[in-house]
Amino acid sequence: MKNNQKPYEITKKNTSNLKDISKYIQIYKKYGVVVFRGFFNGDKKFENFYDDIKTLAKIIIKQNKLQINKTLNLNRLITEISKSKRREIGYLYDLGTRPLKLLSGIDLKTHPKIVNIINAFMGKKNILANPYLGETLHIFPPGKENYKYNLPMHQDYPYIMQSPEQITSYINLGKLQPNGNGGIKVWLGSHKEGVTASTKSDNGHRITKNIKYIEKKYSSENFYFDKGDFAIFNSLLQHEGLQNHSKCTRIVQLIRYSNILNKKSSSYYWQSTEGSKKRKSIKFEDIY
Ligand SMILES: O=C(O)CCC(=O)C(=O)O
Repeated sequence: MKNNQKPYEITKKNTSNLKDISKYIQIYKKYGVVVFRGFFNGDKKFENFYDDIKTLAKIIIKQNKLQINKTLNLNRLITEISKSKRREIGYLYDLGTRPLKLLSGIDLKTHPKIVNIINAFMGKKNILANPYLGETLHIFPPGKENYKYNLPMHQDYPYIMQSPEQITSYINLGKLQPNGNGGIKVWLGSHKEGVTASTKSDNGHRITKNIKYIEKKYSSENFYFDKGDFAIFNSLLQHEGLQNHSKCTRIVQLIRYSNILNKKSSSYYWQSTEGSKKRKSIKFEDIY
């Protein structure tokens, strides 16, 4: 699955050497994506976030008296919990989603290591902002019945708005699994098309209108991720979710950053999309 010769895939050995940032800027401009393998290995802020989610998963186990070995890694813990307590995993998802609520996650969002790269990749003078729908703690369980949650070919910006000059940072938490627990397929360089037309599928997913054109013009790459791997991609890059063919859940935190000095962004006063929440939210009266 790995080929270290690919220019947009930075090996563990080179990841810590961010002196090469100007080289990475060129790669990002050309391909719209850079993957840093092992970027967060040994990183305290990353570990704090990971440990918080693991602690919360253990609370779900305890509160529901589940018979699950708590020494399992995070993907396996979540996989086991999901078998009987899927709704509770939804509450974990909420803590990392619209907006990210864990302080350890917010700490990760403002991590100098990440913000430095975002600043460098944005290029010129910028004011950075996080769009309203920009944060998602994706949890993709195994099983064919869950393939419907994989997003078809799309760009992120039309979902989220705020600025077409936007970067998605993709922080992988779970361990890579033997049969591939999913990931993303990207069309390299396709961000250069700018904003493209899309339609909506029956389940509300956006889908690029001219898929055939993108497939013909750009070559694609499938990325699978291990714990601590980090990907950065342009919000205009055409991409889709890869199915999870393993027996284990995939878990990844997405955080987006916009440059709101962008002219288009200013023309509509930097507004983000604000989606509605389907799940009924808790009320004081429900508990007391
Ligand atoms: O399956 C994934 O990790 C990709 C998710 C995605 O494309 C998105 O959230 O925009």
